[in-house]
Amino acid sequence: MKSISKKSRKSKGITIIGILGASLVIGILGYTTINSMIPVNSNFPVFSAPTNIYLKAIKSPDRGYVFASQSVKGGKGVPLTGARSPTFVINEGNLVSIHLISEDRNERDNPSFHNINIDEFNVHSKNLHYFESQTITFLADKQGEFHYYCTIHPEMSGTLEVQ
Ligand SMILES: [Cu+2]
Repeated sequence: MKSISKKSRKSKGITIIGILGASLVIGILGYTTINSMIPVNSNFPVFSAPTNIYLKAIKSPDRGYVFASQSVKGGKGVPLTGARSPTFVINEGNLVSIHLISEDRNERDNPSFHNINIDEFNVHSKNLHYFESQTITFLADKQGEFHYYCTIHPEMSGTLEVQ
């Protein structure tokens, strides 16, 4: 008898821990979701589907360090030759998510990092090591031509056109 009641108490305890754990996970997920909907240049979440820009930082044999478009379909790589920081055209008022991954393999004695910045929209990524990635979401709330660039390699620079 005693052992049965002990068992049931134990399982109740486990259930409570399970419920607490699940609500904690849901809470964190919810917080992260809301947080990721707050553009870096706004204090409020924006509930709309972002326009995605996929970029990778690579070392091109003939052009040195560049940003290149990530191929999103099929995983076929963009050819390195001739690859250069592309121009993106987006509409004013759009929510934009920039996904940057560093695909620049570091030499052992010369580790390299890349970042992406668009000053006018408060976009500043951290320095990304080989195969690290970061997504930054901002609101394209003004028209014009803006430069995106890497602070470590001034030659890594492209244009974002908001129309
Ligand atoms: Cu760089």
